[in-house]
Amino acid sequence: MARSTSCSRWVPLFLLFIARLVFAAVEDGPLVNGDFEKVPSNGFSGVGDGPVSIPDWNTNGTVELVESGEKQGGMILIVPQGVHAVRLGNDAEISQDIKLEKGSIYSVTFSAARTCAQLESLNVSVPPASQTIDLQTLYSVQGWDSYAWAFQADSEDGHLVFRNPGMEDDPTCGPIIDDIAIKKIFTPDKPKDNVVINGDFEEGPWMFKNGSLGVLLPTNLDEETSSLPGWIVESNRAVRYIDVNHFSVPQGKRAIELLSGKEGIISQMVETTPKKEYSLSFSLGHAGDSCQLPLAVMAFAGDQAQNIHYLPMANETFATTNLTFTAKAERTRVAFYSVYYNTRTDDHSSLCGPVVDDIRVWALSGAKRNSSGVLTLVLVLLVLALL
Ligand SMILES: [Ca+2]
Repeated sequence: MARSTSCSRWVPLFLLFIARLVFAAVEDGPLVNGDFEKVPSNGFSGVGDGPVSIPDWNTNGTVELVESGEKQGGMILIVPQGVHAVRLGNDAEISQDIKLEKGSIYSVTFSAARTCAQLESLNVSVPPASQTIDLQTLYSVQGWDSYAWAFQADSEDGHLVFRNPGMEDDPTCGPIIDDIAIKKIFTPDKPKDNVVINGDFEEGPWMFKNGSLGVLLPTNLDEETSSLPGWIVESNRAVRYIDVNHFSVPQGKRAIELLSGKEGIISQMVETTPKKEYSLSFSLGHAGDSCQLPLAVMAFAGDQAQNIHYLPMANETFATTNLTFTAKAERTRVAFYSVYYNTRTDDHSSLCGPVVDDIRVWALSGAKRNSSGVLTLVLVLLVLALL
């Protein structure tokens, strides 16, 4: 009797264990055949001759596997990574089912290239979440770029869809996509003595080890659903998330490179106490990507704005700047954009700009008052003890 009771106690636990195995959410990293290098059932031989079935993906409309070096109308098609990628024709889509943790925030990283001169865009969705990303502006001379898009999982069964919403006259004009990965985003706790969340930018979207172009973060006004926790990209154009493996980064492994002058703005609303004095400090530097000088940012804290130039120094890739402001409200906007519209010295068409990192905001007057308050209390207690 006792044995059957203990057995029945274990059964639900066992079922829960099995259920967790069955419903294991997708792991951080590349999706299954996210690089489109898995050989299709009829081989890669049919590539270039029209639609083929793509392992692990569902397709709808004219979806083609393209090969690097393949030509179209005299133009060599760009494959961002490896040898193969997919091209989406007019209104065509590819999709894959992914298991998610309901309520969690995920970020999808992918690479995309344009094929024709026309305006191209790409719709990325995990219904009901969806965003159309503009590929019109090329940020690098390579002709492709990596992007990140974040969403909140509405259920455990996610359906990731990439769709070309275009209706071009030439049906072969459509974006090429490649290298798709996913990462569950976690929002770091607010650090001590600093009201900025993720001010060091260490938490962000998935980055490929060989991804030498960084990851573009397009416009995102929803701070709850951001590939860069705590921050929003409140401008029309993207900012670039960079890593220490391919760029100069002031602190830790990740930072933000601001692009496109005031068309690329990151910001965060931080908690403040009205009338209190605060200090804003941050690192400002170059990314080590041959960006044409001068580099400068406009830094905002509440109604204060300051233009700060990066002064190149030997052996240093960045400098730390400090400015003070008085909070006017319980929430204060901290924001940055590049003062100039910089390009690289070696190709004049790749966008680049100043790097910001290690952003901190802390109360000045409050800290002083607190420490003197503690001192007074200790003195009073000492006097009482002596009496
Ligand atoms: Ca950092």
